[in-house]
Amino acid sequence: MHELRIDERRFRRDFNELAEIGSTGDGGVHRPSLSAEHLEARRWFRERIERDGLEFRTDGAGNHSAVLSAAQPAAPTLLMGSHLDSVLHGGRFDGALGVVAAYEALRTVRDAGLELPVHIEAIDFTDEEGTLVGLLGSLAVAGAITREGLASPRGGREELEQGMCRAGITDESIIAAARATESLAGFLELHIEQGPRLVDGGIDIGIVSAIVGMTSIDLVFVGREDHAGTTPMGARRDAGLAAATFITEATARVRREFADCVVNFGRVELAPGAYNIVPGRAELGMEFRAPSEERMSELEASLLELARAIGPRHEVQVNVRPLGGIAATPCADVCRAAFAEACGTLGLSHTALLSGAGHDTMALAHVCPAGMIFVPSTGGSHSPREHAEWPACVNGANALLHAALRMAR
Ligand code: HGY
Ligand code: MN
Ligand code: MN
Repeated sequence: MHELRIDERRFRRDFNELAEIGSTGDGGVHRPSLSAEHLEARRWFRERIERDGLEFRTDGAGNHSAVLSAAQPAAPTLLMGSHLDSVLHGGRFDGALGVVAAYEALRTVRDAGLELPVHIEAIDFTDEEGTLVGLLGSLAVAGAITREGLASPRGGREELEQGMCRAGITDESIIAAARATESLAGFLELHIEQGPRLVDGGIDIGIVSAIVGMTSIDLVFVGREDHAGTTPMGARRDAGLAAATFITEATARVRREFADCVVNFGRVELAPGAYNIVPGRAELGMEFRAPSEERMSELEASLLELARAIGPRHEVQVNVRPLGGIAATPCADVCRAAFAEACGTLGLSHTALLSGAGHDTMALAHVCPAGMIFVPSTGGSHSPREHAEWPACVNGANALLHAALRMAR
């Protein structure tokens, strides 16, 4: 089996076909979770699976899968995959490469006529990117979705309901998508690195050691609307200024005191939003990440202490709306070893990397051995500039294939 390789032509054909769905014309895609474009990508996946004569499955969370069943119906399932949803105007590799590679590895096993003691399943998880909830499909499979989490998702409850309606899923069906731990043999994911380390190091594969934890909090600054012309600058309770001060000082504090963490303000909304009214209300969508739970707690305490100190300086009230998150997650040693052996078989160089991006692997790690690899990418990520050289993608798919064969045994 050491000589087994994926079908490169078929792999590239499918990846390129998929990249046309929701294409933004500049190399990127716009396929927010459960949007029309994302659902079109899922239709493409289902048609591809059925055309290839493989079994298609979908669950109450809308996850879409190809399944290659083992001879034993009671056998556990080895899951491989990632996500077909994208961020707003994102790149065509983030998530999609991992789904197409997982599906190509499954077809390679099928074409080789290998009889494995596990079912193999290639899966597209719903809403990995958190346009609606965040890791929705993978947390649902892991049985970690709660009604509370669905009641106040970071993308807004109304947006979630609209997406669920388009996809034909409900709160109940999402929660019912949980799988029994003993039914899962493991989870493997291939993803672009979305950063510079592998390219800078000239290394073929990054074997992920752990994935940072992520927390989202909305901060609402409440001041007072006033006339922008007649109100003296020193007499204003300017919510916009308080929010801007917090963004500046919080970012400086993280760079100074939390070099192993990050903070981001991806959403700023000022109200009433007129040129001639001092903003009485400012909403900040804040997300921060840390490599451990201890650092996450320290970072959260420091950021909230700063917000509460800035409010009175501007005579502005600060309301905190926690939106949840996910804990920093180590990858399973058995998966890391399987990927290292696969790289050995393939003659690929590899190194251990911490992931600064969140991934479905962190959800599955709750219920089975989960691990992932990165392939080198350039242009950052979460933008159309994201890029990976095709030979690197083929290396990743072959490493995924051989790691799966090891995990299957
Ligand atoms: O945001 C992330 O880290 C991931 O791309 N969802
Ligand atoms: Mn991703
Ligand atoms: Mn992403």
